[in-house]
Amino acid sequence: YPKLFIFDLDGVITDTAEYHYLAWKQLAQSLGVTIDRQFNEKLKGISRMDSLEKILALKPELLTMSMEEKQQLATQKNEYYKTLINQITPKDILPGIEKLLKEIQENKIKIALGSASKNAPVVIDRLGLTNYFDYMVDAAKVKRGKPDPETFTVAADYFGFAYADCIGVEDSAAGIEAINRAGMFSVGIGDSEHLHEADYLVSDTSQLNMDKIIEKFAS
Ligand code: B16
Ligand code: MG
Repeated sequence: YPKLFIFDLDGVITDTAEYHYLAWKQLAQSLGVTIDRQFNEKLKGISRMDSLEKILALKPELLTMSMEEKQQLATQKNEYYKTLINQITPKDILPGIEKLLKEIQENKIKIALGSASKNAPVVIDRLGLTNYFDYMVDAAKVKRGKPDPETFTVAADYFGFAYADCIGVEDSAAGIEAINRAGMFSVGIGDSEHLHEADYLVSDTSQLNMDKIIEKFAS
């Protein structure tokens, strides 16, 4: 029987990717760079600074920028993002997620948040889900982001649980890789083209079912 579920935020609990996209688009415009939704796919699951580097790489003359200027731009993007996430309400919880969290909690299994976002606690609060989480990984303290397993191992270590007793839920390939490298059971949300390495895959959050996940975990 599993001891801990670790959930990714963006793309699993809610769709903050759209807000990250709008904020990056606004920042990119001020640099004379245009990004579209397809480009935004590359920014999912990766850190703020890594995302900025990918945008700067679109215009070679921007790559010579100092670290200080990069920090300023990353902060500016985050200011845009913080304004946008103020609109989030419980209506923005993805289908099936609250039911699943409730079931896990009722079964006395611990729940953690394993997000790369430093804004994760604010988003969870705006969604009204704070009470479900026994622990939230502080992204600011994680040295190596996904696909490194650290985001997930930090959560298990907090409780002192063996990694084999933990289940990670993710929508990004980098996240599934992180869960697998941690030696945990991985649940993917999305298509088999991107997430073929997931131990168990569902097409969208409405297909998540606690008993089914535990059955797969145990087999
Ligand atoms: P912040 P996740 C990730 O969230 C996002 O997918 C990614 O686009 C973002 O750059 C990253 O968080 C950092 O977010 O700028 O708010 O610290 O999928 O790990 O929940
Ligand atoms: Mg995600």
